[in-house]
Amino acid sequence: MKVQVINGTAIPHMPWQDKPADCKDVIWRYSQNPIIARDHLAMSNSIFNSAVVPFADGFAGVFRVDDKARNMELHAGFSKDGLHWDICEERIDFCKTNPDIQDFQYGYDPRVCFIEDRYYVTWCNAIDWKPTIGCAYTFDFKTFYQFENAFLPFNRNGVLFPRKIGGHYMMLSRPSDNGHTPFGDIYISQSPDLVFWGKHRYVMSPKMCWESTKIGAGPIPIETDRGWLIFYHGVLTSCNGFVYSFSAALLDLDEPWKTLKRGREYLLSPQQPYECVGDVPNVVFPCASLVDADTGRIAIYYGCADTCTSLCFTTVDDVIDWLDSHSQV
Ligand code: BMA
Repeated sequence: MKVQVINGTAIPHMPWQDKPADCKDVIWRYSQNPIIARDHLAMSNSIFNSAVVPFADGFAGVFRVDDKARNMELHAGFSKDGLHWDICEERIDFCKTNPDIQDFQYGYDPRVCFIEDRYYVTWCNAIDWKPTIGCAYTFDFKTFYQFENAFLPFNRNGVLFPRKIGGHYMMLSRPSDNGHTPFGDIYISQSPDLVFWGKHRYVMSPKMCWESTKIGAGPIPIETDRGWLIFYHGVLTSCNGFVYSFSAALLDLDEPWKTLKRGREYLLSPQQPYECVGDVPNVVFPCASLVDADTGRIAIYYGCADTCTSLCFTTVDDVIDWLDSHSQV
C-alpha cells in the first residue's frame, strides 16, 4: 500500500472480490448485485441507501426500508458475511434521551459512524414533516437512543467524522429545501458535544456537468495519511429527471473544509439495469464505505434506483492515484 489508512480496522471477513481483468474503471461492482432485493422483507416496497459497519464477528447496519404504504422507515440488520442480511421486520423504535424529542415521523438515508465507544446514526429526520439531520447512538443495534437533531430544517446528508478534529466533532451536511431540492452545496459544522453545532464552513459546490444540480456527502470519511477520503454523490438534471452518480475527494486532515483533490468525473454512475430501473430510475447513492486497514481495500454499499442495495469495491491506492491524475478542485 502506498497510502496508509489511519485508525482503521482489519475486515478479513468481507467477501472481497478483486478487480475483474476487463474492468477499465476505478470502482468495480460485486458480481452478484444487487445484494438486498426490494422484497427482502414481507412488508418492504424497497430497501436502499443504507449504512453498514463491521460489528462483533460480522456486520451490522441501519437500513432505509420504505414499506408498502410508502412510509420511509429505518430498520436494524445483522450479517455474518456482509452479503446475506437478517433485517428486522420492525422499524427501529428510538428511545428518546429527552422527552421533548418529537415522535418519529419519517427517516431515510442513514449513515453509521463509530466514535470512541459507540455507533452514531445520522439520518434525514422530520421536524414537523420538514427534513433535517436526526441523531442517535447505539451500542448493540438493538436499543437506539435518539438525541437532539443537529440542525434546523432544511438539511440532508448529515455525515459525521469518526473522531474529533482540533477538539471538535465534525459533520458534513447539505442545506436543502422541503422538496426535491434543485440546488445543494456541502458544508461542515463543528460541535464540542454532538448537540450544539456551529463554526459552519463551506466545503464544496457542484462544479462539473455530472454533478451540476447538487452534491451531498456519502459514507463516513476514511482517514489516510493523504487526507480524509470522501465519496460524495452528485446530481445532473437531464430532460428525463435527476441522474445520481458518485465520485471522491480528499479533504485536509486538520481543516477538513479545505478540499485538496476532487474528481473531475464520476467514479460510478447508473449503468446496470438495477441502477437504471426502479422506483426512481438512474440513481446510485452510497451511504457506507468499509475500509480494510491492512490492505486498503474498500467496500461501498450503495442504493440503486431507490429500490435495492448493492455493493462495489475499490482500494484506497486506486482512488487516490486516480484523484492525483483526475482532480479539479
Ligand atoms: C434524494 C433522497 C434520496 C434518494 C434520491 C433520489 O433527495 O431522497 O433518498 O435516493 O433523492 O430519489
